[in-house]
Amino acid sequence: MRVFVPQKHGLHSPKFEYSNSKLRKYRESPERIDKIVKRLSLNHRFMISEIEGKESLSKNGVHFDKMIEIFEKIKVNDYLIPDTFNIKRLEREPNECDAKLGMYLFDTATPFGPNTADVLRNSFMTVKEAVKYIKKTRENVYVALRPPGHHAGYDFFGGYCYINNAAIAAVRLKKAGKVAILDIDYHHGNGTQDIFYYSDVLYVSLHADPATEFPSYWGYADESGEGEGYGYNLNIPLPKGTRKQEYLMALRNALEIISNYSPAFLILSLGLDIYKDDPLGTFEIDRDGLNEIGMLINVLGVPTLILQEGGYALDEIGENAEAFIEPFS
Ligand code: Q9C
Ligand code: ZN
Repeated sequence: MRVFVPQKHGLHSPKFEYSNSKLRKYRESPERIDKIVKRLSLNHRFMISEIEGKESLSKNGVHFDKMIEIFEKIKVNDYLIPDTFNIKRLEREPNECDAKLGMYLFDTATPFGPNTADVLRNSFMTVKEAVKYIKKTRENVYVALRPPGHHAGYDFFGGYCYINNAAIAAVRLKKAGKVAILDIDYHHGNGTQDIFYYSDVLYVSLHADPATEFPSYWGYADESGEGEGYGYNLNIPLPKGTRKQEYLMALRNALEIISNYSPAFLILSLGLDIYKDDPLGTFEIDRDGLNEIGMLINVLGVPTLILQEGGYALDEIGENAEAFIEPFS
């Protein structure tokens, strides 16, 4: 199985984040992907391609151009976290860099650094290469990338995410056939939901109940899509501490919906933060469970583009990624 990796991801490495009112080490770190790649490179079933190229974000095809323009133009000499957030979505753009970021940012965990834009351009190129590959071969592919994307919406970013990799892939794959997105990150993919809320790209998400977990304001079961998109958004919130058996039951329901939709391609937002020892998660899913989840999804028999989202159990992330994606190889 082919694995694509953006070569420059390590240049985006914020030092700190606020979590439960405390300043702590940034969790969405370069080691996450380095560890995954190191582990996969020891397994002959995986063929790793590092992608060096960059592509201007203006070609992303899903986000509000004013937000993208800020990413493209901003010049900062350290990681910037704004202190003011444009919660009423007013349109006048301020002059200060941190206030510009605050126009579209919804949390404090998503700083913008000197190399962040370059990393995003490299990431965008990597997603495009993976899309090209799956379109041509109809083979499963895994993209070991960061920063993640599923919390980035049409005109907002946050949750460690800046641009929505899954949505960028979906709009491109759509030209070659019906696309479904399955999101199994521990957190609801509010960004992906937002981008496709009015369109018939099927979005199905299993995640921790937003009443108790990030992103807090999105991810309830009654969010079903609107207009053309009505019935094409399915949220399956699960209680804190959900165990493997209950998780697998919910997953089987999700897979039946996806199967009835008969997509030509499946995009899988893979969050390894569903793992039992993840510092941000509470689900009780062990490594065998991750392997079983991978097997069940693979049984759909739909060419699948797997995109890395969350997953913060650094000591185990390599083995966990391997256990999950092996059934697809
Ligand atoms: N007190 C992903 O897994 N901070 N993003 C949560 C909770 C942000 C998670 C703080 C968590 C973002 C891709
Ligand atoms: Zn997550």
